[in-house]
Amino acid sequence: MYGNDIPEQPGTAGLLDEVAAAERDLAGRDHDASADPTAYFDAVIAADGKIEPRDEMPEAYRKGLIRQIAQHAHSEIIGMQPEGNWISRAPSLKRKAILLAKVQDEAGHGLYLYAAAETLGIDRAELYRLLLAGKQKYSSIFNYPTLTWADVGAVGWLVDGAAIVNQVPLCRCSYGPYARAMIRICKEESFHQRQGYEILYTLATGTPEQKAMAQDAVDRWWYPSLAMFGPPDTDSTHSAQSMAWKIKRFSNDDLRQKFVDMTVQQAGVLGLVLPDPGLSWNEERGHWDYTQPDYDELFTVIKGDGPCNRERMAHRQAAWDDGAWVREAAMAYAEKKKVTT
Ligand code: FAQ
Repeated sequence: MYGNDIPEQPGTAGLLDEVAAAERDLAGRDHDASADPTAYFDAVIAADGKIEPRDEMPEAYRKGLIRQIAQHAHSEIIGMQPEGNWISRAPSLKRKAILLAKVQDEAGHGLYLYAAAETLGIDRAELYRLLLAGKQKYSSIFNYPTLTWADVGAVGWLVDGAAIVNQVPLCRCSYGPYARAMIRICKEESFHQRQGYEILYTLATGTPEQKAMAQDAVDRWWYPSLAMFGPPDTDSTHSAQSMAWKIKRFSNDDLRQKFVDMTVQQAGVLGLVLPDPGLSWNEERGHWDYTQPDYDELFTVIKGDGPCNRERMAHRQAAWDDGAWVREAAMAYAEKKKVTT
């Protein structure tokens, strides 16, 4: 039994079932465009339908989506670095092949998301420019180092696990291209989470040294994973509007709680301890009580002062510079094709 195979609560659907439901929901919806675009937008949102690129939309909705989708896309490609770091040092050929496939998937997720952002009228090169200029963000989590092989397991289990909890509801987001991109991404993230869980399970049931390495990785990744969900609801600037527009479906704190509830059970199966002495089952709430992450640390990392921010951005900048000849060659080829066809 791995990762999300464990149901969250008895009698409730698993995360993959939620993705399947979102897929059916998308297939079943078809709205007629109305003569009044504002009324049409409001009606589609109220009816839980999809806004498509051809539809009129409030400028703040468009800009807010670009902000979130771009940040998400940047996270996927910057997120290739911490695990990419271990491709050449994976402990076996099988592990190396799996990790390669996983890191490659993240590049694919970046591609789907940049493509979704482009439907809102912004160019991918411009989004890249904004990232490199420090004007757009990427997830705080990728500014932490992967110190041992067990970190690859912890990233898969906890970081991808948190990503799934955050992203499954985005399959039901009101903007069609983003929602559709998320369906495929969530299916792939589910594989990623299981591979991380399996790495940790192997280490946790191995030698005492391997188990200690797995525990150390979980100790270091637990709180940064909780912080991925963003600031507490009381300090979240975008949540109210995003939820009214059905971009976000749950608040940061609700998703964080869902992640804790799911992960406590999984840690039990692994035989590893989550590094929170405050974890306890609250019968009245029907949820686990837990210690909040350090939000000052989250904002320090978001502002650029995390352990690896500079390294991550320097690597990204170098990749952009080194790729100049590829972009130039592709443009020259496209021009040549235009002349000859
Ligand atoms: N890091 O008002 P809110 C992955 C910013 S998963 C950095 O609550 P919102 C998979 C926020 O942007 C990771 N910044 O914001 C993978 C805002 O600043 P702004 C990516 C953060 O948007 C695994 C300010 O704080 N997932 O990549 C963070 O309503 C392994 C106030 O916050 C997504 O992007 C943070 N953790 O809620 C890949 C999911 N939290 O923009 C490779 C989609 C908050 O005004 C390997 N995004 N901020 O300057 C979302 O669901 C939302 O955007 C949240 C934030 C929940 C991240």
